[in-house]
Amino acid sequence: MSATQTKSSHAYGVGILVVIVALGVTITWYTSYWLPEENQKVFVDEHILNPDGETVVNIIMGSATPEQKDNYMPKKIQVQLTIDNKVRWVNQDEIPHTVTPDSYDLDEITDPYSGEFGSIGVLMPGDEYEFLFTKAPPNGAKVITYHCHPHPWMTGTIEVTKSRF
Ligand SMILES: [Cu+2]
Repeated sequence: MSATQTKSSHAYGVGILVVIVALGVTITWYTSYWLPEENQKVFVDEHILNPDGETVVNIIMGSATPEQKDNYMPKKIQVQLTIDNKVRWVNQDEIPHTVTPDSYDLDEITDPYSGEFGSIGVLMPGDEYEFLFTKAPPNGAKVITYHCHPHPWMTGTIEVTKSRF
């Protein structure tokens, strides 16, 4: 083996090593920094995540009766981000009910942080359903209308706005 041959095979070995190390660094960076950040939920202000208060909607006794005008109480709520954007529905009735969005349009009923709006299955007597609204348009309100699946005459409206302060 001549001197030049040894030198070039040595350089080749170093080249391979550099490629392997670079690949390792890239993979490590990708899995420990890039992927976790990508998988992280959207950034939401902590005051929106932990509002000062909450809004409670009671599903009152007798809600399953079409003749009874009051069911979701109150029927229309206006919530403000950072103030009372955590909403809790409480089934005070003796009959199961749901909180089901009227729209099937996922864009309309999906919150970027909390996901799809609406109770999964029914709320049994005494059960609660909670939803955190985290997004509102810069001007005006995000409006979501909903109903009870087994009792479609039960309807309600949520208006979400940014805090005025
Ligand atoms: Cu109902």
